[in-house]
Amino acid sequence: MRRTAVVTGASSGIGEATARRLAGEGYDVVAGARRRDRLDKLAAEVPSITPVTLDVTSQESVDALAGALDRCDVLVNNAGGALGLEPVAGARLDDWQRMYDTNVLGSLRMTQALLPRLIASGDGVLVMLTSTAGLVSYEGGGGYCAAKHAQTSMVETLRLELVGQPVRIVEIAPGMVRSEGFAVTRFRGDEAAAARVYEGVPDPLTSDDVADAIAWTVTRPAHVNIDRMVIRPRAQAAQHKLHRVGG
Ligand code: 8X3
Repeated sequence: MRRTAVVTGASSGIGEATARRLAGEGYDVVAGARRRDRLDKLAAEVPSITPVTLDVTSQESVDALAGALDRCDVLVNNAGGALGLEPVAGARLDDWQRMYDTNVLGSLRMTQALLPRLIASGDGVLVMLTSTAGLVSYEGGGGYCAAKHAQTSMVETLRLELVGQPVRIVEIAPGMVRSEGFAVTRFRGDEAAAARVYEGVPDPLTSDDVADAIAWTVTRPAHVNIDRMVIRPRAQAAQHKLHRVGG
């Protein structure tokens, strides 16, 4: 029996790397994202990946994905991201709304839609991609930190509510990851500003590093729940303690 993993935000970055990695671990992977052209390329490369057009901000889109699934053993709630780096006093309401809708409500929609199948699998794993921004706040991060804190709270609540059911609830909280798109989206397409985030940092984490951690947590024996994994590059001792060289 082949197991099925659903990965959201799978068209790039951590989501794409996770889809590839779980396919390598023997899962049939349902890769969901809005950018269908990128998913099609991914699926052409990896036969056990099925592309599905998915917008986690749309209940209809989430329901369509869930309705087409025979089974679901693993759900990776990865879709989301950061918008803007303004202080709270000058933040844009629509950025906060968008971040809440993708990161938080998107994860809620997916979780509600697939939880029955995760439980029915007999050993379901729900993986929530939060961030170190879900554990500590930083200047300019207000809206993103609030959304990530909400996801952290959601996984803690789920674990309590579902104890005794055959489903594991895992939180992956990465620090600095140089993933395609994350910083560029945060800076509204300003590639130079995005590049400055990583300037001089010897080795930020890669999407593959995070996918590796996700794969490890989901492939533990059924009784082993990795509650939370915080992963940072060696050069980042804490949110504000980043080692940069040169410059
Ligand atoms: C990404 C980590 O430090 O940019 O989730 O918020 S940070």
